[in-house]
Amino acid sequence: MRIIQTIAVALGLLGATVSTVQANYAERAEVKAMADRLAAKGLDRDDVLSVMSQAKRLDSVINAMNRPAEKKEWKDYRPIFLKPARVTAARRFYETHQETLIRAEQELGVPVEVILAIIGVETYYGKNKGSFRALDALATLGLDYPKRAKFFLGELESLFLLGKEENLKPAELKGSYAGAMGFGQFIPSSYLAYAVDFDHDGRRDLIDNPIDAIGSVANYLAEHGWDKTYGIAAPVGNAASLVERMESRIEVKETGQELSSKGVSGVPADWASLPLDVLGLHGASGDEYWAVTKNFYVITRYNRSPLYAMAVTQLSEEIARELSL
Ligand SMILES: [Ca+2]
Repeated sequence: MRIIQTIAVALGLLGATVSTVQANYAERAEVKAMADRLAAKGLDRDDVLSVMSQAKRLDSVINAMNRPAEKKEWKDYRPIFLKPARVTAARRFYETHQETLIRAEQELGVPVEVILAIIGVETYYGKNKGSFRALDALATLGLDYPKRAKFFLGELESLFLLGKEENLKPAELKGSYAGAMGFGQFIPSSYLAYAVDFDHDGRRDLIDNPIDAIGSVANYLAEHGWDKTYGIAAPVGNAASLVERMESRIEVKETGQELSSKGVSGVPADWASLPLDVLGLHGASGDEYWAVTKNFYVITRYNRSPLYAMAVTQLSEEIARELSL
């Protein structure tokens, strides 16, 4: 093994090994301070440090953070998510979980097709829940990614709190490169705050239990202000002058009536008194303009990108057509 390694070093073949550095995170002052805070909340300080000593720094996580898909234009982003195969997968998931999805809509006021679109975009209905250890991903970003260190160190702390609250082992949880876990890709703080035990078995399991995951996605949107009395987005005309930057939600906060009086066409009549924003996109057939409601904003609480929110919106519409909802 030693010889092979030496040859590999000489040939520069150790990329994979080098990118997974044993980082001694337990020695870092930020981690000791975190362990103190967790100890004050009832966790065992030595256990926390022991788990942190197993955390690895992953360069692949940092590289992934530096090239998010949301930097794309809409015409290139849309085809990633709006595929017939994803709508077919939505149908299969619906057929298995119809009762739960309908109960979530009835109890939490979020349409079945929107819940389905989120889970479809996030993980292809549980197929791609992520293969990074959440511990490694969050430690890497919280301790070796200065741009977002504060946020991700907070998520790392939440991961330990989640372990205590839901009796999960932080070192065993898998997720995305940003530490998002389960069918709906909840980061630890969202898991703690918004997950619900939707099958009432005494546990909130978003990783292996699709029933809890469905209820929790709906609850997340409901808690952020979803309003079932109106839709999400409508295509409008003559709105270019309102949009300074494409691929960006412009907060005009004007009512539908005010937009119409400025000459914007196509604003739905029943949105006359709703505060709306405007979104400009580089579409496959040219520039597109959309009036968007607060529900669009609520989807961006899940992921800040307006392209993400529009992909969820349009996928939900295709799913609703497919399922005749
Ligand atoms: Ca449960």
